[in-house]
Amino acid sequence: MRQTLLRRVVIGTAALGLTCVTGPAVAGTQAPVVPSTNAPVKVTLTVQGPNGPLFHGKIRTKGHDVTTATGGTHKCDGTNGGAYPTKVPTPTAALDDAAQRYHFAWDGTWYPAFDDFFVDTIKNVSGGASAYWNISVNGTPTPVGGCQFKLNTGDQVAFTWTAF
Ligand code: B12
Repeated sequence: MRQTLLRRVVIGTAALGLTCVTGPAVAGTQAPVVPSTNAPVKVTLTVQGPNGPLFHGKIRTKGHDVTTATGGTHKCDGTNGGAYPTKVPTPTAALDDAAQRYHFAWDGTWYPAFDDFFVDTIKNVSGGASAYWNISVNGTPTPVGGCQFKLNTGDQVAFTWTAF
């Protein structure tokens, strides 16, 4: 009797697809939702300038506050614009970590409307009037600014000087 009751509870729970994992619901899937964390990740960062690579290397990074000469100090940890509920590693934070570790400069303008930086110059190379620094992860341009996109270990992050 006790075993029958236990079996009913287990079957009922499985049939309803209930799990103990908390996090945002994902439509149409029963896969457990892995909560985002700001644990450091190791990514490959490439800065491709108009005349060739300006930086290429692995960098350990996590979401953090960033300071630029033009934009000032702001968060750059994926919570920008409410993209993620908790801090995560991001492309612009990775650029900033590489810049600090390897002693090169970058600058960005802060846009309150996007709660993000627009990356203007890297290693003193500017997009100017006819080009910009495109941000891509694993070969795909990010659909949002560089402080609103979550990086995972092994990602290929690229800032590419791109003519209009
Ligand atoms: C034109 C445009 C650009 C141009 C801007 C320069 C130019 N010569 O006009 C270029 C091609 C450089 C550009 C680049 C990018 N853009 Co853009 N862009 C636009 C667009 C189509 C219109 C902006 C505009 O002219 N507004 C009118 C003027 C009067 O207002 P403004 O505030 O002065 O506009 C400025 C800002 O929008 C700024 N800007 C443009 N893009 C971005 C992106 C970010 C993250 C920030 C902080 C600022 C910014 O440049 C504009 C001109 O100075 C918008 C879509 C839209 N409908 O708003 C997307 C848009 C703003 N861009 C977007 C994105 C994602 C990018 C990139 C991050 C793409 C990438 N993966 O590389 C990059 C920025 C990378 C970096 N260096 O930091 C997203 C931002 C979404 C978000 N929540 O972050 C938008 C909303 C498009 C979308 N996906 O829906 N962009």
